[in-house]
Amino acid sequence: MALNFLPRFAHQSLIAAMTALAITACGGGGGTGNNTAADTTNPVINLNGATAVNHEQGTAYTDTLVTAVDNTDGAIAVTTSGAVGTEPGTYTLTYTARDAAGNPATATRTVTVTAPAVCIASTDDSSDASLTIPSYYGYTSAQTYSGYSLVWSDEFSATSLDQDSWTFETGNSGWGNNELQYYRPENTCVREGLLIIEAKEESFGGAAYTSSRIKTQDKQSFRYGRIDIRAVTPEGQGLWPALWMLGQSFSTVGWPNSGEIDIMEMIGGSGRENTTHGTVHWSDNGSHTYYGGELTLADGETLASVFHVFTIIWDSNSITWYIDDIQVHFMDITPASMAAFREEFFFIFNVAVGGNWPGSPNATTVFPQRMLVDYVRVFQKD
Ligand SMILES: [Ca+2]
Ligand SMILES: [Ca+2]
Repeated sequence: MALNFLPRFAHQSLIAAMTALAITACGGGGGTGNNTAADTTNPVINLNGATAVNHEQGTAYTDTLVTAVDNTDGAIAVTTSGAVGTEPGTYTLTYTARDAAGNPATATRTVTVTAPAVCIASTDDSSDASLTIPSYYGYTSAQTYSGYSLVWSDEFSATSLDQDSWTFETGNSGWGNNELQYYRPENTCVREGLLIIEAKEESFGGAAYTSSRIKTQDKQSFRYGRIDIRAVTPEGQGLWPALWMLGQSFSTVGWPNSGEIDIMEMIGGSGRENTTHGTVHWSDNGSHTYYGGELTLADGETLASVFHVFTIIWDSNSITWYIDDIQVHFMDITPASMAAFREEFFFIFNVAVGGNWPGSPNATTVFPQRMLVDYVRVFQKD
């Protein structure tokens, strides 16, 4: 059977070859039959966009429609090879087109995927443009607890701070601690599921540094419960991040009568980034009194190296502090002088620069610095 096909196949090829010869002869001899001339011209690829583009990580890349046109064949198909990955890097897309006569064309486009920049302030700080959100890992707390219900949380999954819950505090008053920063809204952003408070070395309003301080006063306040806050702190001499609370009575009775619960404070520099401090401040018959405890992490781990979960469990009798569910501190709040701790409290999150406790930044301090908060969750007993 196979033998029978060979002559027929050869015959068809011969006819095709003769036809091609005839067309060539006609075009070459007449000199006027352009559409029968040999096509020796390459197609032209049109990228319909730049040869190099930047794309922010986190969304799918959609390429511009690339087209090709040929002098003889008109619009012809374009084949694309290569792909744009999801990780930061430079990727090359290669486009090829070939006309009916076999003339090729090739073009390329490079797509550079960059991690999202964070907290680009309105003022000039060009270093911000290159900042990227690091891949932090670490401890994650339970979503639920037996006998408790979630009554409020902020997972920071929006694209800006939820001002139904939070208010910016602004200014450079020193905040009672001779702090050096000017607090501004511009130093806060919410992205990638994180609240980001950025401390910068930046002259503004008479201060040498800027940062942010936010509070839930008159918007979200709580009495008792389990509070979990997952965060990474900044680091370096003079940085003073804090996740804390004041009594809702603060605006009427002032501090320390209102009471203060410091869920986490860290002071940077001199290797102190491995220690979390939990403290309460109150007025004991008119005298400012405080009582705190601390826990220092082992094995070179710091509050700035990975996420940790800072917790208080608070009821009418006591407050207990934890880091990653390890107890840091315990406070009996039953004495009559501690009645402030049996009232509603609101949250304050801030990154101070300098001040009485940490001391000022020095030449070793790297700016900008950031505190990242993944979530704050308030659970109360059923
Ligand atoms: Ca052509
Ligand atoms: Ca989050």
